[in-house]
Amino acid sequence: MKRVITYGTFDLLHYGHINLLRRARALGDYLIVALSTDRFNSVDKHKKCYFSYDERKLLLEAIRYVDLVIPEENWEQKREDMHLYHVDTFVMGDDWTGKFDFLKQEGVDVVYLPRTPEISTTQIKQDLNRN
Ligand code: C2G
Repeated sequence: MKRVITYGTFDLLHYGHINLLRRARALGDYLIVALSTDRFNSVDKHKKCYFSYDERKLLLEAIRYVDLVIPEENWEQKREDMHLYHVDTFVMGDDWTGKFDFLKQEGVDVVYLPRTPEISTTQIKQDLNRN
């Protein structure tokens, strides 16, 4: 069984996220999503989320491509996660290209997938504020 992992906030879930999750899952047989906790988002990522961790987790668990959701609590946990969850492939959108290549040292493939253009949580919020 080929195990894939990806990380993110996934707030205001949209089709760009779904495109990423679908392609990540297609790289293996089992997809783990490490979901940024509320604390990690506010303290370290300086992101203000609309939905709480529990709400974002509920949404992700309803997606057919997602097999397991775990908490992402800090920037440093990835190395250990690769072994804890027996990961074969680490996937992120290409806005992160190169940032996680060090994980190859843990024996995993590192894949950056093209982002879905024109959609983002920031764009959604801006559009809603405009109307
Ligand atoms: N994404 C995408 N296309 C978009 C928007 C997002 O492919 N239009 C991808 C991002 O590249 C990322 C994933 O969807 O791989 C989740 O996006 P975010 O929730 O914005 O995640 P981010 O804040 O980048 O957190 O430790 C890694 C971080 O937790 C990543």
